[in-house]
Amino acid sequence: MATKFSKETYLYWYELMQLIRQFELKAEEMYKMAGKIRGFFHAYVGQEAIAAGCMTATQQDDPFITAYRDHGLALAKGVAPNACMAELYGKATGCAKGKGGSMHFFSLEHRFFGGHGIVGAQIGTGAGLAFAEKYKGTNNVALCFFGDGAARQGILHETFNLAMLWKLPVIFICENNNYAMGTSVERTSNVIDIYKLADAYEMPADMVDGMTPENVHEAVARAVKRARQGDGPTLLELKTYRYKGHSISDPQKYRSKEEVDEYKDQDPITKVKTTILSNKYASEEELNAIDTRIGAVVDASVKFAEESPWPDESEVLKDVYIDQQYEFIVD
Ligand SMILES: Cc1ncc(C[n+]2csc(CCOP(=O)(O)OP(=O)(O)O)c2C)c(N)n1
Ligand SMILES: [Mg+2]
Repeated sequence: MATKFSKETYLYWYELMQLIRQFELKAEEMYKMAGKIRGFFHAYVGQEAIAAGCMTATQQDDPFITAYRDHGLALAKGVAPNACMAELYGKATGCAKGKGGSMHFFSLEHRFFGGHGIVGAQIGTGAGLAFAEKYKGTNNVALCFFGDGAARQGILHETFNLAMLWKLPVIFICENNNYAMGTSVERTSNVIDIYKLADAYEMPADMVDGMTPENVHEAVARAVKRARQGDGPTLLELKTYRYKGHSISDPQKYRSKEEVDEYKDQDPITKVKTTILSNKYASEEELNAIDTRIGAVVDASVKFAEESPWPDESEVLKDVYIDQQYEFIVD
């Protein structure tokens, strides 16, 4: 059966999703078993198809911004695994110079604007990124990711209002993994279809299965097209699931093992692997070789992080506050 997407696309998706998963599983091991990583740590495991589909539907210059569950999207944007692992370790070679940790990955060079710990805050900032692109006259589209819990924050409404009024080139991507910490979507609102929140602002919206990169790509590509031609924002609700707890210290009393297993049965990496094998895009041996190569990249990132220096004491107040006057040009 012919596929809608090319062999190269499937292999890219497979490799990226494997990188994200192996990176996080290794990082979790270094956190729990080796005690090398401290502080908050929110895994993206299970949600990788969203990063994969968003990457093939956008261009490198399109800025991304997300919440604290940020390792996967940073890796997808091309932030080096070494710089990501070193950031988790708090080392000077990390992508935020070791000052941000898990929740604050950042890379201007890769157009990855964080990594934000205040739930929902990046919804406003994401629209700000889109405003900057429009103001500067680029054709870039900002992708602004947030969770189902963040969708209940008031900032969403003010942002949606202005984003529609000004037809900003932004795609609001709600990664609905059904839980905000231990609170299910059903317990947060009468409106459980989050994409419907766009209706009040006449914003186009869509809800798709976020466990397949194909669906994610198609929905994002439609929204990107609209934004690039000046038609403004879109809200996408992508239904997904996190296999791990909210953070590393979550006893997960709010859900059953059966529920988690049900989602693991639709694992995006396994599904893409099956498509690749059944279409003979690669053999089992070739995919195993990719897995081994990624394993080596991840192991090397651990070695890099361990051998990297701690930030110098003199750095402690740098990059925290910019004491600079900005000039705004008002027409
Ligand atoms: C303004 C604010 N309120 C509460 C918190 C505490 N908190 C951290 S994560 C979280 C849940 C957010 O869930 P969701 O938006 O669904 O994202 P997910 O963790 O599922 O990716 C909460 C309430 C916070 N960090 N910021
Ligand atoms: Mg959630």
